[in-house]
Amino acid sequence: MTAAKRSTETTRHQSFEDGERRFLYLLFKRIRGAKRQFFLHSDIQDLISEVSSEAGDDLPEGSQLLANLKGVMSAAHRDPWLVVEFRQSIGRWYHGRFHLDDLSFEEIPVNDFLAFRESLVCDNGSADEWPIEFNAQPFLHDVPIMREKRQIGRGVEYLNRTLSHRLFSSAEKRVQTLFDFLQIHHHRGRQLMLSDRIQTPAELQQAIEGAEEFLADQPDDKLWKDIRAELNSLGLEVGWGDTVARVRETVNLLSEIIDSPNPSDIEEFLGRIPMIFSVVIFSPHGYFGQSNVLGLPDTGGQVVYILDQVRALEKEMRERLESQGLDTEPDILVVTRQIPDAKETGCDVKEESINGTRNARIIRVPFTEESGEVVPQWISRFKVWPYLERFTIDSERAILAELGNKPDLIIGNYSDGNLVATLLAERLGVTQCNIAHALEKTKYLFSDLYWKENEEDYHFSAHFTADLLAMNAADFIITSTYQEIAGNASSVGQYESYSSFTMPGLFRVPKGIDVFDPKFNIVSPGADEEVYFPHTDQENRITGLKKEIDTLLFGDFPGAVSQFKDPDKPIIFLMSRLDKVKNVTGFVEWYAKNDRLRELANVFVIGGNTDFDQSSDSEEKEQIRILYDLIERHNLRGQLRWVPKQSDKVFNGELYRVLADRKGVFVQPALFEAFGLTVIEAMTSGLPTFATIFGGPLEIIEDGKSGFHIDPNHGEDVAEKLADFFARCQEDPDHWNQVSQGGIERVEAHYTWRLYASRLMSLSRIYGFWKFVSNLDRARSRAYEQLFYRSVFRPIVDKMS
Ligand code: UDP
Ligand code: LCN
Repeated sequence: MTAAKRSTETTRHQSFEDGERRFLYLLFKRIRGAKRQFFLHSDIQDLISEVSSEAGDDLPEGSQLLANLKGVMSAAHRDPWLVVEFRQSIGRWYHGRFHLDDLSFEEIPVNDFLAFRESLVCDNGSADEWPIEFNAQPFLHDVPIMREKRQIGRGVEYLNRTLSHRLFSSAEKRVQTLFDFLQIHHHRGRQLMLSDRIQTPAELQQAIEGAEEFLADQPDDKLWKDIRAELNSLGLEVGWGDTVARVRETVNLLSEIIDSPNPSDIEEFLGRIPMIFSVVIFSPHGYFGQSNVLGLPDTGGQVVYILDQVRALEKEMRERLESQGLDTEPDILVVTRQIPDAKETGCDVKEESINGTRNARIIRVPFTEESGEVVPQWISRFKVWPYLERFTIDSERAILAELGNKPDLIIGNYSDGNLVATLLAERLGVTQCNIAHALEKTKYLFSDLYWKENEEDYHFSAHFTADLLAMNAADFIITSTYQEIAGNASSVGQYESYSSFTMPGLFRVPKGIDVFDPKFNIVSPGADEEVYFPHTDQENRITGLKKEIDTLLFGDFPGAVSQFKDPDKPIIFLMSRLDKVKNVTGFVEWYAKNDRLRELANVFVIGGNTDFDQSSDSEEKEQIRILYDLIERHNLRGQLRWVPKQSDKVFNGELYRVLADRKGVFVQPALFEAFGLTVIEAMTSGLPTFATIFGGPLEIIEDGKSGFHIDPNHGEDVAEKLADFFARCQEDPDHWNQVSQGGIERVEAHYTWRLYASRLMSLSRIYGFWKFVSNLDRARSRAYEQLFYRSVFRPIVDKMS
């Protein structure tokens, strides 16, 4: 069962010593007693703890068996077998089965593990002998796969190192490759970098030597236009730089790479080549707009993220193009669906300029029925699948009309956007980047195994198939955190959950995605610095909003529920969509049951609708009902105030700061939060933040230093932690300042859009380059994915229509 004892080719048997056997006997007795088929990691760990305390010294803490059992991520039981999956460490899995009577163990192939699970949920009690399989394993030989868990999410660095050794092994090869690559660049009919005067790699080398000689004694600040004629005569076209200094550096870099390539020079050189002029960003579902959309079902952080991303990207692209010597405006389109019944959101408008940019715009393309009829109403993200193919074709037409050419990069957002990006990138032959924001698979227990039971509401059959296809097709994937890819020592990453799974009756996935694939890169978003900044930055504060904010907090505000009895107490602030997973109601219950906390602080909630009849979303309705019930049952009026969603972000930015002035805190109690933009908004405003350990916040916050971690499964402890914090701050007001400052510094150092945009632009170039010069275009797997799309995905979607 240990790594050393295992081999990938053969299955191993293992028998146990006496102490271990007694331990296993007790454990299996409990498993049988539980009369359940499936056990989660936490179930198994609870049983192990129970048995450990009973078994006494039989199995000491350092025991290898215990260590292995701690890695059991799930188990399935049917007598006499307990079939388990072990996560030996991040991203490393193996499977095995215990015989509950003779207490033996044997390792089994992943397929047997999946088949056993299938047999437990199939009507006839046995798995399909010939299921359809999605298996990415054979194609992983086409790419260099990383080995160390610390490399996960830093794919581009690995790729640069590995491929530069592999492909650039001789000077001859290097010049040929770079010659081939530099020749292909042009923009709107204009040739860039090399002209057709240079016909061979040898001529490229001569041109570089000639340019180096010429540039050596030119003044640094001389402009491209004044050296163009000389460089043109050598065969160099615009793109090398805007000034002599810049052109010289770029030419020198190229000669360095030819002489002795090193990964950082390659990255630096590629960053200077004009490759990205236009970007298309897909975000099909939900209300995508700039006013009155936030807080609506399915419309939250993704919209905030994309709008901020576009502003930062446009700036970065413009700066890069300028420094390359080109006076071209970058073009960014956000393509979303047009919703004719858009209420007050403006999402029925076909085109909208994006505020804070010169040229970027939202293009809205409607969903249509097969008959061609336009779908007028908003459709939940779980039900958009039948519309996406037609949406892709219609979007393609709109994009080509807008840009006059194909884009240089397509970015998908969320499962639906990533599928559309896959289809269009394939059709146009463009580099594809995926961003998930949140993958649904880990949010719902056994969502794969019990997909049929959830089909009517969630359509996981289509959703997870789309995810698999899009993540395999993407040239690169960016994530906000490490945990999004690969979790941490004790929890499985969102992408990692697609490594192997089964949807009985649909298909089996022995290998869905490998988290060691270098396509994964962590590029964290930020919070718009013009809107969210520290409360201590008095100069930029929007004092004119004071009266409105006072009314929101304490006055007669439309839709507000309850007024604070003691408005001087510090405020615990929560703001999110009113989804179940955000767990606002969970928090209210913990607060309600802790008298000490109720004494020390008030609670202020912004979220959803406070009028049940105004909500159109069933999940939100349920949360509204629960929240009212809690307020009445625990007599919370006077201590808790609740107002409907607020979508003016400038106002919200000032609100965070006002609450920080009042020495409040922010709480994000979600059952799972993929990243958590509100967490960084609150932190950067200086509000000490208490946020869930499940998801991004675990990584964003360093517990006790830049905020606090809270475990939503232990609400009593959360309430105590908050009460302790407020009590301590009463005694030592500096404690509040320290945590507040810690949060501000953390965001400044790691979560800014400037860093993000520069990284994303570098990645797009580097992946584009390696795709061009190596077999990273994954042609074989693309053919397989296309077949899977047509023969599996389409029929699933046809059934939905
Ligand atoms: N938001 C808002 N008004 C609300 C609720 C949320 O402006 O009533 C904003 C919030 O400031 C943040 C985004 O919506 O920028 C929510 O992003 P987050 O990542 O926290 O959660 P998501 O909604 O994407 O799951
Ligand atoms: C979706 C989520 O659920 C949040 O956790 C993220 O912060 C947001 O998208 C932006 O990526």
